[in-house]
Amino acid sequence: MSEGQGSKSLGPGAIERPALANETGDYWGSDVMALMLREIGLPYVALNPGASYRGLHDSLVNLLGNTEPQMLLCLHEEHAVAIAHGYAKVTGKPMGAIVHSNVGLMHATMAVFNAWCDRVPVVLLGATGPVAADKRRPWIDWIHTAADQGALVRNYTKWDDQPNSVAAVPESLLRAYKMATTAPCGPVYVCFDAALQETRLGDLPKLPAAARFKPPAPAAPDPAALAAAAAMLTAAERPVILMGRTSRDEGDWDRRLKLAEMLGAIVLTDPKTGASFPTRHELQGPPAGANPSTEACAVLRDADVVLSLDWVDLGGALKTAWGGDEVKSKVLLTSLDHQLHNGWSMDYQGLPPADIHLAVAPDIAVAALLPLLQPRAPGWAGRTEAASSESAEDASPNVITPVSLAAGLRDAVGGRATCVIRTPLAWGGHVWETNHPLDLLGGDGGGGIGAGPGMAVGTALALKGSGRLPIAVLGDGDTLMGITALWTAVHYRIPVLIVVANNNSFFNDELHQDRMARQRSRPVANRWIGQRIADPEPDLATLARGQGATGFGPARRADELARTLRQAIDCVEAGGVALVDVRVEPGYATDMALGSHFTRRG
Ligand SMILES: Cc1ncc(C[n+]2csc(CCOP(=O)(O)OP(=O)(O)O)c2C)c(N)n1
Ligand SMILES: [Mg+2]
Repeated sequence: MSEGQGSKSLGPGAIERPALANETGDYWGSDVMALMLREIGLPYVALNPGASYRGLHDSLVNLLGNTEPQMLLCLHEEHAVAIAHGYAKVTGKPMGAIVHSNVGLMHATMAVFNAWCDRVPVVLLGATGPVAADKRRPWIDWIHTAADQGALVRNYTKWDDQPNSVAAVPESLLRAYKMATTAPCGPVYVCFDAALQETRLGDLPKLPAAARFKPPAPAAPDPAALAAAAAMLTAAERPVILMGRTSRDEGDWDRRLKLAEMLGAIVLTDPKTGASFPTRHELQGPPAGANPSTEACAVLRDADVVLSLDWVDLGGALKTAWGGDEVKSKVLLTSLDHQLHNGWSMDYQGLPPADIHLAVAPDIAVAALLPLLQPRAPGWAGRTEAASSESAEDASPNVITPVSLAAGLRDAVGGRATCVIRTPLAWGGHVWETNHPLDLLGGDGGGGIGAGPGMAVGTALALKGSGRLPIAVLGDGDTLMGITALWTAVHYRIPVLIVVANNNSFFNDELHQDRMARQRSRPVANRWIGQRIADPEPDLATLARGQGATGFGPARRADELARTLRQAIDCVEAGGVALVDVRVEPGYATDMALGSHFTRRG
């Protein structure tokens, strides 16, 4: 990456340095595991401890000195994986997460599912046993031993393993890393038998070098299919590009821009998958949203050629646009995603028609197509209005809406480079302007609420020292489920700004109850019951302070918001962790869940 993310040390005060024992010449099974974690290049392991991996824990501290990888202690396993998820979203590279036996893995599962759906690499490690029953301590070792622990996450990891000997460990970890980082990327899980970790080895076996087990070079498109794709695009009169799961690389960003400009194509972007195209570019089409908006559907219907760069749920988007009729546009699909699909999860989404499918990563396809295309007249793209900001709605200084929160945040950050993670459900397509692939990182992939704080910390970890200000804009429900992830950021001096769009509600679901009541002619006024987080209202700033972070707010008016955000940014720029509680009017700019426009409580 271009901005120096992913440094392997967190700097002074942030590493817990052990006193190292003298070299004894006496090695243990877990020493091989720890040395291989260093060899494959994991910079950090986020963890919550447990006896099942006390051997490995000892090796990481007392053999490796708690560096490369450095431990990041987390207060919940879900945070450990969410941190790794956020880190990978920025760097494209995995870090490790270690979770204790079956119970720790159970806590981690939602975050693993999120990482899986978001197609990010995570090397998840765990432990069980002793597998040999005769070695188990009474009671606790029995409840924390599972015959097939990997089964807990097998349906949403690319691979899992439980090496059955110390000699099998290096190969297992080399394969894990290779699989996690081969596109399409995803989490992998390796489980270490507690007894193997605690086996005395004496001498250290010779360990393999990771350099010979790297992931393969990315596949190139089939030449005939590529030529046909170029011909299809050249002949297109009304092309549309759907920017889906693209990379965070600046070169890829520039090539996508060039492609759109050469084709004069209208570009639709998806806030779920992060910044992929400049929001204010004249080719940017209307906001697409999670469920394609009416305007986006109209553009899709008009298109003669649709180029999908791994758009999440292309099948669903086309189906919505064509209202179930046969899709008349030609469809050019670039995606490797089919390689991950299994029968357990439907995260593969609707099956899209594809006249040509280039089975490569989307940015590889763009790079391969560019030399085969000629620049063309602007064509039909001039027809669409340039992307309009959604911040034009009523701006009362006495009330903060999710959209005016975005405007206030934009004013407060001024010209700073920022990186926004997650964003509240209330933000529609173009609420946050993007001009760089790191401006906006998108969502959690799996729709698992509670991931926000952990992902924010992982993102901030990856950005530490880059000069980019990490900002997470989270719902209050999301924040409350994951709030103790902040402790890890404070403890390891990871600066991050958390802005909570606090509507005192699991508001997305109030809208669902609203819809149900209307459909059934029942009292809509009851939609808040079982949804509103009030009486008492959790004090978010105090919850942040309780973990050593700086808590601000609640800010209820535009002037309070401006002042509070300025103070919070100063705090983060001085190395702090800041949370700002912003009371927002319940309402959505673009109702992503239900597909309608701005909805207010009332
Ligand atoms: C783990 C999990 N539990 C429940 C849900 C269902 N759900 C989707 S959005 C949402 C509300 C989230 O509340 P908040 O973060 O405050 O955002 P708001 O909708 O209020 O803007 C809930 C409960 C979910 N997606 N994931
Ligand atoms: Mg809420």
